[in-house]
Amino acid sequence: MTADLIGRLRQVVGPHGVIGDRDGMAGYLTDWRNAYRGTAAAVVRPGDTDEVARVVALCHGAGVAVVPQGGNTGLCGGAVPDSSGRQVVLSLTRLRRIRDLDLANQTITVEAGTVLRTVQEAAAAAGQLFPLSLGAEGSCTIGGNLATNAGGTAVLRYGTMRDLTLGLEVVLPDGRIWHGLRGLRKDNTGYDLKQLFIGAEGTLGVITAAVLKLFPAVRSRATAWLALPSPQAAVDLIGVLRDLAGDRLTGFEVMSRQSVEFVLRHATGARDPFDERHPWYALVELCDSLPLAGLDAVLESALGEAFERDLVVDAVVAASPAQATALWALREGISEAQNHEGPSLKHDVTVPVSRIAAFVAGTDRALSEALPGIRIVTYGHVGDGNLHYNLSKPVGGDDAEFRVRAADLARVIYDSTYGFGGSISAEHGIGQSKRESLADYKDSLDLQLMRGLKQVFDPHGLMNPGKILPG
Ligand code: FAD
Ligand code: S2G
Ligand code: ZN
Repeated sequence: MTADLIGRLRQVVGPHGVIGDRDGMAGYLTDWRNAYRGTAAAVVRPGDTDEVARVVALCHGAGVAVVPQGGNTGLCGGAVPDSSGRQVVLSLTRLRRIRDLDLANQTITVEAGTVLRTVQEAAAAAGQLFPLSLGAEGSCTIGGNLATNAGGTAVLRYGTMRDLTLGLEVVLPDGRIWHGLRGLRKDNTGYDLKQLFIGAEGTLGVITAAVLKLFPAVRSRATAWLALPSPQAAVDLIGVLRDLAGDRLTGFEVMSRQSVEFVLRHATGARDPFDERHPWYALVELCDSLPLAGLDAVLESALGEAFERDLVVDAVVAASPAQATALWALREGISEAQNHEGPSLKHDVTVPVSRIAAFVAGTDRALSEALPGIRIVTYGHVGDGNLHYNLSKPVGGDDAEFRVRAADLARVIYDSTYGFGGSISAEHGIGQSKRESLADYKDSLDLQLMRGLKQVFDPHGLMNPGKILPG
């Protein structure tokens, strides 16, 4: 990058808005897990939409690629620059204003660099709920949540970011600002353009603000930790809960014994709610906006039916919010706990809920044949058909040897997923980690249409190149 361009970028964002030294850039050049590492010509931190637009226009004019970055908690290397040293990392973290909260319209308008937890807290302070919830909520940003169409633990009731968004403001690859920041629940005036940017992982433009939906605050919550005999029991239990609790069913997470084993081993203070070990567990949560004490009763009656049908083997219903938090910590601790067991090969897949049991049986069998002794951490948002299949090496195995198997183990999982009519990425996106796999599991016409859209929005290929679309 020329000194002239650096100078002009500094004129836009101020002397502290451009970071060019290696140490200063270090945190921006690798992802949350240190799984991906790149280099950059500079990290640029604009302070508002206008500065984003001017920075992007300058880079566009100079033919310099831009990598948008939010909280850098993505799990596919989507926010990490390549190793050319010619790209600019555009950090949105200074765009943190909450521009508006409209109670009557049930919307909140926030800037892209706002941390998810800040938005949750702003909604709660107004007696409302912004329901997106995921393990990285203290660091991830709304821009990143939109760009990855984030899911998390409340999708069952509220949907993904795609469903939670009414309007966007986006800086296009040539620096123009697309003013789509409308808070209308109905707007049938042609193509729904905002949806193109949601899930595009920064490859079609830079999201600078969003109008998000608000929901009535949760005033009653019933939470239970359950021991189940099988994944099929989990699927059947969802049906029982849906029949009895309707859309009060807000969370349904499933965990294999291996998942819980790692948490009990590595997470401080974690303890098994049951005396005996069980093959599968579920964390179930019913929520209501009414101060209904009866929610516990609904849960108890659902569990009564579940016991009768042998869907549940043991159950603990949280007696207090503190106990509910402790049960959620068992679930939220899985990802971090697994890091203590050597390399964690992550897979975030989804299959039709009705096929979960057959999928798990077939995939586990295929993985154990591919690598005897492999430890399979299966857990996640089973109500959405979304399981995280995160693999750890066999006990005593070698890290490097295990990493070498990553591609063929991924193929085992993705072939099985594809065979059950599923998707190789449920919520984390494609980034750079699944880019080549996408060529094998995405219909060629889909890829052709996506390339066509990329050509329309970013003909010079300067917006987050090397992400999503296979080379
Ligand atoms: P980043 O990592 O900074 O970027 C992610 C992608 O979005 C990149 O391609 C980047 O280029 C692009 N991008 C970022 N900001 C913008 C912008 N303003 N405009 C355009 N493009 C942009 N994800 C889930 O969906 N569900 C989960 O349950 C979940 N749990 C997690 C638990 C842990 C412990 C961790 C570490 C991650 C988890 N994630 C989960 C993954 C991650 O938190 C999400 O993908 C999140 O949405 C990323 O937000 P971010 O701000 O960190 O984005
Ligand atoms: C989750 C993210 C972490 C992981 O915990 O729900 O989406 O390890 C995952 O995959
Ligand atoms: Zn998840």
